[in-house]
Order: sequence, then structure tokens, then C-alpha cells
Amino acid sequence: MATSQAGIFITFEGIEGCGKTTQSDMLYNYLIGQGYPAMFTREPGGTPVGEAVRKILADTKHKDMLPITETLLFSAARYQHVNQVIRPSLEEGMIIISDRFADATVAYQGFGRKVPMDLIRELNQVATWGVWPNLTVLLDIDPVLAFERLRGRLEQTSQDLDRIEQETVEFFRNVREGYLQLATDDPARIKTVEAAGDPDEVHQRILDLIRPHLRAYGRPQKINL
Ligand code: T5A
Repeated sequence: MATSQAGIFITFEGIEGCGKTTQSDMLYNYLIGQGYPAMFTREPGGTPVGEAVRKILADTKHKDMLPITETLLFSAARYQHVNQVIRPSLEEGMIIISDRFADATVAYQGFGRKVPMDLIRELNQVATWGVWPNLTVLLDIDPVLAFERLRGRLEQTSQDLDRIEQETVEFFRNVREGYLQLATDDPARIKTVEAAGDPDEVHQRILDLIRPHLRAYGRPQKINL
């Protein structure tokens, strides 16, 4: 990592409906409850520019968006996020939890949209500025179960599926394969967690992965922001 990092950078990945948002939130609350200086952020998003880009990417009006345009937009949002939020917060010693990061571009745009991997690697290098997570929790789930969860949420909130959520099950199978390949290629950083089951059980599995990082971090520190 190119930054003089004092904090910990944890990312959550997986296909839609795997429970990333639920589990990021549970981990954030756990860390805050234990007195750690934790923050939650997300991609695309995490900055005003990134949130504006997120709206464009989600908008079902943009069905004609080309795969490389999509890749560039995710990368642009990431560059802003790393430079405005992630890097400075890590230097201050924060524990950052991000709902998605650069692995998502490899899985979705690389394995899902078939954008050439060389281009994705190059863009990720620019966008991350060499800042990579200490730990990535990959919540693995069958796309059919994930879609049942999403349907449940849609019924509760009356929200529509966004542009990417409207993709086929086949697309999400490719994305899932991509994530599993990434975990095989980088087992020290990317830990696969079974996402089926009770949210509290999943949370416990994640805490088991986080504890060694917390031990290395030391006791909760007070950060002057
Ligand atoms: N994207 C993103 C790319 O294509 N490339 C990139 O580089 C990046 C960064 C936005 C989209 O952008 C794409 C991927 C996405 O399509 P997002 O905001 O992370 O990414 O959106 P989603 O993946 O769509 O996130 P969701 O909020 O839809 O899904 P989550 O976060 O996986 O799931 P969550 O926690 O919201 O849970 C979904 C439902 O399941 C229930 C929850 O209560 C909720 O109703 N649930 C469970 N039910 C039963 N058992 C459990 N254990 C459960 N956990 C959660």
C-alpha cells in the first residue's frame, strides 16, 4: 500500500442481495460499541461526486450505457473516494468499512460485462492510488437466494430494481464466479464467508476474521477529527 497507513481498511463484496449492507452495518455498530474509531462508506459513492455518479449508474434510463463507459464511471467515483476519504482517514488511524471497492470492478465489469482485464487492472491502479484493503469479506451466495432476498426488500420498500439489478441471473452467476476467482488468487486478503443463514451467525463468522486485525491495531484509540 502506498500510504503511511495507521488504520484498517475493510471491504465487503458479493453479488446484490448477499447482505453486504446489513453486515457492514452490524460490523460498524460492533466496532463503535467497542470504542474503535470506525467509519462506514460505500462505492459507488462516499463523496458528493461519487454519490452523483452513483445516481447516473443506477438510472434505468441509461440502458444504452457501454461497458467501458460504466467502468470509467465506477473508476472516477473511486478515485475521488480514495483521495477525499479513504486515504486521509487511514492516515488518521480510522477503521474504514466500505460496502464495495475495486474488486467489484473486476467481478462486475470484468467477469460480468467482459471488459478486458488489462484495462480494468490499469484503471484500478489509477483509481485506488495503490490503496488496497487489509481485509475483504466476500459474502458468497447463490444468485437465486440473493434474488429472493431482494424481492423481499422490494415488497417492503416499494423500490424498483436499479439498472444493474435488472441484469439476468446468468450475469450474476458470472460475477459470482469472478469473485470466487479473486478469492482463490488472493487468499490472504479476500476471505469468503457463507452468506446464507441468520444475520447474527454471519456476523459472528465475520468477527472471527476481523479479530486478528484488531489485535494488530491495538486498543481503541481516540482520534481528533
Ligand atoms: N458495481 C459497484 C459495479 O458494477 N462495479 C463497481 O465497481 C462497483 C463499486 C451498486 C451497484 O453497483 C455495482 C454493483 C451494484 O449493482 P450496491 O450499492 O452495493 O452496488 O448495491 P447492491 O449490491 O444492489 O446492494 P444491496 O443493498 O441491494 O444488497 P446487499 O447490500 O448485498 O444486501 P442487503 O444487506 O441490503 O440485504 C438485502 C435484503 O436481504 C435481507 C435484508 O434485510 C434485505 O432485505 N438480508 C437477509 N435475509 C436473510 N438472511 C440474511 N442473512 C440476510 N441478510 C440480509
